[in-house]
Amino acid sequence: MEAAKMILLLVPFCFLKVADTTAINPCCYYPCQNKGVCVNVGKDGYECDCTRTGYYGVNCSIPSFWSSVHKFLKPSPSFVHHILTHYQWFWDILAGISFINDSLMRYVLTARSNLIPSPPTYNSDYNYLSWEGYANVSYFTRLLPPVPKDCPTPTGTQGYTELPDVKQLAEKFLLRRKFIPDPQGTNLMFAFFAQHFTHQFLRTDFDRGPGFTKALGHGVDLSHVYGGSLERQHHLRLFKDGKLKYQVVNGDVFLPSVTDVPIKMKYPHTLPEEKRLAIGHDLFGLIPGLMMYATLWLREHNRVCDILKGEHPTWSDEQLFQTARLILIGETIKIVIEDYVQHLSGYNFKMTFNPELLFHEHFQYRNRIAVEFDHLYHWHPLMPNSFIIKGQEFPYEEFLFNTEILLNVGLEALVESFSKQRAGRIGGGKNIHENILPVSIGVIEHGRQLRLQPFNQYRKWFGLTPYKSFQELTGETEVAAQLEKLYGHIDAMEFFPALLLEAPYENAIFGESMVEMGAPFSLKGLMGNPICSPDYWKPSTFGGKTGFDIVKTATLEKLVCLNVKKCPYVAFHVPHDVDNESERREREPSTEL
Ligand code: FL2
Repeated sequence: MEAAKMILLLVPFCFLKVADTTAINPCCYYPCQNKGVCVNVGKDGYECDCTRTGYYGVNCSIPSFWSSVHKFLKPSPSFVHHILTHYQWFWDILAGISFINDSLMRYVLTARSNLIPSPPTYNSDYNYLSWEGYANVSYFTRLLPPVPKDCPTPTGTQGYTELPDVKQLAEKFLLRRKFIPDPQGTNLMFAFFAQHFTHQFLRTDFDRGPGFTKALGHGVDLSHVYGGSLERQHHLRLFKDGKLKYQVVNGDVFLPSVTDVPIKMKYPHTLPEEKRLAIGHDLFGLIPGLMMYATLWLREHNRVCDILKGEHPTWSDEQLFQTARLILIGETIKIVIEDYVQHLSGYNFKMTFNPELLFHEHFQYRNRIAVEFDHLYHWHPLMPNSFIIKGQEFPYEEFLFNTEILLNVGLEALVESFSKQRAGRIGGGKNIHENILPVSIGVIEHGRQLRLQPFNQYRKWFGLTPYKSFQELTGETEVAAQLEKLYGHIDAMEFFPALLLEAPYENAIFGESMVEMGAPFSLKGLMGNPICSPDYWKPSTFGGKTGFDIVKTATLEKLVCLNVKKCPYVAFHVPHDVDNESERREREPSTEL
């Protein structure tokens, strides 16, 4: 103890000395380890606040006894990933023993969620805690504060004074040469689900700047279906039996047009009013895949309203609407965990959505979307080179803003086509179609404007060892050498490009960092929803047992098949018997041995 005190007393003097010769802000060195907080003290000094980090010492680098035990026993994420993605027989047995499976799921949820500060901490204008940062929900929050403005290099102290040219970076490392299919068999049904689902909470407010969001719900609120404001919602509602407005085309239910729902939607000027369809998110007219999901959820909402009305004939339009919305939020979370994340993770461990798992844990039922999550989720490599619908090929130019496709071929055919077309691999680089490369360029530019800390700082935050070299990051030598030349040092490597250029796991859609960083944000956002809290998670919230059961048994397949006349092939992966020779070989190389 005394020794520790002595060190603490000596610190300011040490730094006074350093300060004489260099005038660099000491926090630019990221001296505080293990989530210690760096605070500038005096003219050129600093202090690390190690409170509750489990570490002590000037730089929070000395583990307490229990921290060292924990560190010693913790298996590496890649090892855990290997176990989780192999030994199918083991996980199949485990899935049948519900109390063990539940305990594991509980552990996954708590271990991941605990990495996300809740209540949230910093944002892009506040690198210290503040009431404004807490209370102003127009900001995305941030896990790590911005790189101090007075640092010698854009990422702190490592690398060059200027970061590589963004366009060059994107064209050299991200631009697709030849389509690289996702080895997990991910299809466009998944890709469009990802896009549709995330656009409810990832909505950068470009007018205010890249640190701001238009999605003030900060989570799964289905604002992309119901609108982000009460005014928009009221336009979309029929005000009868809780339902949403719709139109019938060739005997099927579709989104209403803006002639019926006078709300702002973004369409090309050339598109006539009656062809402009209306939905909660103003940009969903952009892609038939988004329109498809919007239509599915519209039909589902009105279907649920019919069921609720049958059980509660006395309920007002308002109560039917509100209850149906909560049911759809529950269905979404269920589908995301048990179908979407289950597929994405490639785990043989069976994931379950059961809010009761957290009822005896310390868990905050709240969520704030982080700018890092927004950047991480730019999965444009998923998009193919063209879109094949009922055998007909649509290049981007004919696909985007084409509202005819859905109405002409119908929902079933679109679901089936998207379910059978392979998506691109997200990780590994060189897989973004040129038409959408500008979006990725934008993300990198925003990352710089926002002064995101370098990738290795995020690695540390998520309990991962920082990469020592570009070779270690990319798992090869050629791209690594080029990156090293451009960045100068691995500790200057940027957040978003690193996530896409990291070596993917074997036969997986992306690498370790995307999983380890994405999972905490994702699971916290899903389980932090108010419907998962003890006062909400009960039958009455969802209009009784029937509604509760709809939530508890929701699947992607039911979402589609209960809302179409003839059930198509529907999944988040391509069928195992696709008639594509090259794809079959890719998947089953061992059969030729
Ligand atoms: C990025 C990652 C995920 C979801 C969205 C964006 C993700 C979530 C959970 C998991 C893996 C993911 C798994 C289930 C996990 O938490 O590991 F890639 C235990």
